[in-house]
Amino acid sequence: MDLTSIENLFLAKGFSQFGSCRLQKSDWSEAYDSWLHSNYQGDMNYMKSHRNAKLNPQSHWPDLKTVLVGSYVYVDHPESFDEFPLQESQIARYARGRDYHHWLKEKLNSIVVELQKAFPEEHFLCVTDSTPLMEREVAYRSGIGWLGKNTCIIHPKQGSLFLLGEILTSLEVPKTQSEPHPDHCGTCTRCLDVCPTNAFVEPRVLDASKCISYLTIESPGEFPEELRTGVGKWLFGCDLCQTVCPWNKKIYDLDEKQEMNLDVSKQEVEELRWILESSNRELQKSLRGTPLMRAAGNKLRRNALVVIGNAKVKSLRELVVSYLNHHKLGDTAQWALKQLEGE
Ligand code: B12
Ligand code: SF4
Ligand code: SF4
Repeated sequence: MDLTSIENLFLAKGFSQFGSCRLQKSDWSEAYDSWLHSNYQGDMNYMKSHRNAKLNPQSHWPDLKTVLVGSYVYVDHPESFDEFPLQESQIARYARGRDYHHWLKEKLNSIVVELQKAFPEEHFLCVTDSTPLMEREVAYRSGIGWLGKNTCIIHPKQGSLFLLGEILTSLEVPKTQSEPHPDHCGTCTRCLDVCPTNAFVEPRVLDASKCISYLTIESPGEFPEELRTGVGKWLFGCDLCQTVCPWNKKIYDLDEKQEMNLDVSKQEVEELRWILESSNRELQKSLRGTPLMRAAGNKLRRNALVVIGNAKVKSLRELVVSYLNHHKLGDTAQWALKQLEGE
């Protein structure tokens, strides 16, 4: 099986791009260390504990030599389903359906089944997101795209609204024909300018602790007060710095104004009510198998309170009041109430 046949396995599973590169020491280690040194990881402690494996992967997997990289577009969610409980809430596109940690991994696993048949002696390891690997760097090196000023990998014809998945292998394959893409950001600064919480320190450097995606998905506690207004109506994740990107707008019909608008539909109000009235068990039962499972409990209630405050959903005032003495969310409820009362 040659490289083109391997590429065809990826394309047949719905990946839009394929590339490969050697598994080698990171070229981005200086930037990574300086990022950690500035504590831009917030409470994501695994960014520190994963450091050595990420920067020197062969110390972690001595027998693995090659990375096979695929990108998977999610603008129309590849695994959406009708029973998804939050139909109108503002949720990052990648999260509006089944969790890619499951469906993308399944696709990679099914490719490995074929590869293993062709190369029974070799080892394969499927990776997406949670394994310590500099995924954007390997995608860049294998020609999937350039590193945008918003830190996302962008392909000139595919934009950046795709996920990355890799197969690490002991197999040695020649490097993909394509060289890394040149930087096509030019003088544009739209992503840096739009970010509602000013999370970019400079182009290609994100203070993750200020990013709405971090706040609404990863952060365990209440948001710093000065960032709450910026969260707007984002209930889980954020797409704004990609929605405004001309390389995505060129391909998809995207509207950042809609993502910044604070109007709420009746259905959205009912969804916010559902979040605040449901038990942990009910939330987990309904959100199981979706990325929102990560927040199904006080994180999602915290996010809902912030959305209610920002969108001034007065019809949910009594529910907000019922959280004023909550052991973890009291401060956020107090803040939301103030927004509702127009203070
Ligand atoms: C931690 C993490 C986050 C954090 C931090 C994001 C970040 N930008 O670092 C948070 C929670 C905020 C986050 C948010 C999102 N994430 Co995320 N995340 C990750 C994760 C697990 C690790 C990334 C990481 O190591 N960050 C640390 C920083 C320091 O590394 P970096 O982004 O690679 O940045 C380096 C370069 O900027 C480099 N650099 C290189 N050249 C140069 C040149 C100059 C001049 C400078 C200054 C720097 C520089 O310096 C940095 C240090 O290495 C990866 C999966 C993985 N294992 O890689 C997914 C991943 C990066 N996320 C992904 C996605 C989809 C998202 C979201 C779009 C989800 C959403 N809609 O809410 C947002 C996008 C926000 C954004 N603008 O980045 C995708 C990216 C796909 C793509 N097309 O690029 C990944 C690859 C997951 C996947 N398998 O698909 N994420
Ligand atoms: S995802 Fe949202 S909050 Fe995070 S950097 Fe992009 S625009 Fe800013
Ligand atoms: S919005 Fe502009 S600067 Fe930002 S990633 Fe896209 S092209 Fe680059």
